[in-house]
Amino acid sequence: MGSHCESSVKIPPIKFTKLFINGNFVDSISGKTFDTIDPRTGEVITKVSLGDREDVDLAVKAARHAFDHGPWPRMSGFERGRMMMKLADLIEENVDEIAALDAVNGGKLFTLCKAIDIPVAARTLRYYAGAADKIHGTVLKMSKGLQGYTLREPIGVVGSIIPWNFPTTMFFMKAAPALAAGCTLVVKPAEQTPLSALYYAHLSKLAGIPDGVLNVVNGFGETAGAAISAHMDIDKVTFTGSTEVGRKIMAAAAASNLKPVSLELGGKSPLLIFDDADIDQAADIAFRGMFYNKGEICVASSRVYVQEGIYEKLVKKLVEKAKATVVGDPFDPQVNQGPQTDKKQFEKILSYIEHGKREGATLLTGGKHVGQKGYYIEPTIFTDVNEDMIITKEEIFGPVMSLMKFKTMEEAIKRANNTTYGLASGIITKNLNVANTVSRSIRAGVVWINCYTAFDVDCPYGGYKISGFGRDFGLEALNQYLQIKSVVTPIHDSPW
Ligand code: TXE
Repeated sequence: MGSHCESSVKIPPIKFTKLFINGNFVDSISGKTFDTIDPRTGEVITKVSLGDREDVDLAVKAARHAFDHGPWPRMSGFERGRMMMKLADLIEENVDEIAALDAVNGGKLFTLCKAIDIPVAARTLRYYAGAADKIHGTVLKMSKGLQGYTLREPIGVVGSIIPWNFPTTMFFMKAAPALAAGCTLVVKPAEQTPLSALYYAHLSKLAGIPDGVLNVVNGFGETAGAAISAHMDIDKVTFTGSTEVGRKIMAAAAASNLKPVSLELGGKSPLLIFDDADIDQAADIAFRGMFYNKGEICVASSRVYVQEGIYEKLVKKLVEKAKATVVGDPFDPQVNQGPQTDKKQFEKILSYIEHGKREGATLLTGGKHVGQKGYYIEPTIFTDVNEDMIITKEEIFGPVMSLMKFKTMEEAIKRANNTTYGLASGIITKNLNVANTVSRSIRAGVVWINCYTAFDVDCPYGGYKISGFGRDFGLEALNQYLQIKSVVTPIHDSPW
C-alpha cells in the first residue's frame, strides 16, 4: 500500500460561499457561517454562510413565487431545455475548477471528477433537457358520453437534500429532472461539501435560468434540512442519505403537508462470484465495486460471496490489489484513493474495523489510517465473516470489504437476501441460467451481471426494503416531479 502526497494541480480560489436565493448570493439572516474542511488535512478551506429555518423560508418563498407566477413552468419544454443545455455547456467549460472544488472539499480523485462526475452532470442535464419538450398526457376514450385526457404537470416546489459522497452527481440527479418537469427547487447540499453546489447556482444564472427557480441553502441537517422536510409550501422532497434521516424526513413530510418523498438510503450490497468466472476480471469488478470513491458509494459491493472453487485464488488477487492501492492526495494522478470525506466518517469507519476484529473476523489486509493528518484509511478486507456480524450487516461507507465463501447458488441467493437493505447487487458468471435465476431472486433495485457500478442516466436507480423508494435517473425520475391531472368532458349525443 503506497502513499503519495505530491499535488500537481493548483486549487482555485473559492468564489462562492453565500446562500443563493432568488438569483442572488446572500448572507444568511443570522449572519452566521460555518467552516468547510479539506479532508486531506482537516484544515479549514473557507467559511460558508450558515442557512437555517428562516433562510429556507426565504428560499421557499422565492421558489414558490417562481413556480406560481414566474415563466419557468409556463414556458415551453423546449425553452427550458435550451437553458439546461446552456448550463451543461457552462459546466463543461469550467470542468477543471469544479473538479478541484469536489476534490478539495470531498477528497474525491481530481482526475475522476474531471473524467466522470462533471461530464455525467452535463450529460444528465442534456438527457432531461431533451425530455423537457416530450412530456405528454394521454387521450382517454372513456365510457359512453364522456371523453377525457390527462395533463402531466410539474409537481411544484421541490426540496432536494443531498449527501457529500457525490456532490455533483447528486445535485443534478435531482435538479435536472425537476427542472425539465418545470419545477422550482430549494437544494440543501451536505454540510461537508457545499462548494460545487454554489458554483452550479452561479452557472445557472449565467445560463439564463430565471431567479427563484434554483435556490441553494447551505446548512446542517437538523436545522436547514429539517426545515425543508417540514415546510408547508414545499410540494415534494427528494433525499439521498442515511436510512435514519430518511425516516425523519418521511415523518416530517407526513406531519406537515403530506408531501410525497423519494428516498435513496444506502445499502449493503452483495456481489456473487461463481466458480466459472474469469478470476482476473472478477477481481477487478469486485475491487472497483467496493473501493471506488474510497468506499463512499451507496451501491458498494461490501459483501462479496465467492464460490468455494475459486475462493482462495480470488482472495489472493483482491489482497494484491488492496496492497497495490496508492492512498494519498486526490490531486495526484498516481493516487487511487483519497481521504474519507470527513472526520466523523473517518472515525466511524475505523471503529467498524475495530468491531470486526473484536467480532472475530480475520483482517486480511489494511485496517489502519494512513499518514499523520487528514482522513486517509487503507483499503481493508475481512474474511471469516458471516451475516450476523455488525460489519456485514451495517453500512460502513468506507473502504472495508467482507469476503465470504459459498457452495451452491441457492445458498448464495439466500445469504445475499439476508439483509435489511436492497439497493444494488451483482453476479459474475458465464452461465446465463445462473445469471437469470439470481437476477430474479435478488431483492434489490439493480442487478449488475458481469459488471458493477455500471450507471447511466438512462437507467433508473433506487432501492428495495430499507434502501428506500422512488427512482433517480431515467424517465422514471422525471415522472416523480410530475403530477397527473385528468380532464373530463361530457360528449352529448355521441353514438359511441
Ligand atoms: O448522513 P445524513 P451522514 C449513509 C452512510 C453514512 C451515514 C451517515 O452509511 O455513513 O449515512 O452519513 C441531511 N432532516 N449515507 O450523517 O445525516 C444532511 O445535512 C433533513 C448513505 O452524512 O443522512 C445531508 O445533507 N435533512 C448515502 C443529508 O441529510 C437532514 C449518502 C445526508 O446526511 C437531517 C450519505 C434531518 N434531520 C450517507 N439530518 C447514500 N445513500 O448514498 C441530516 N440531514
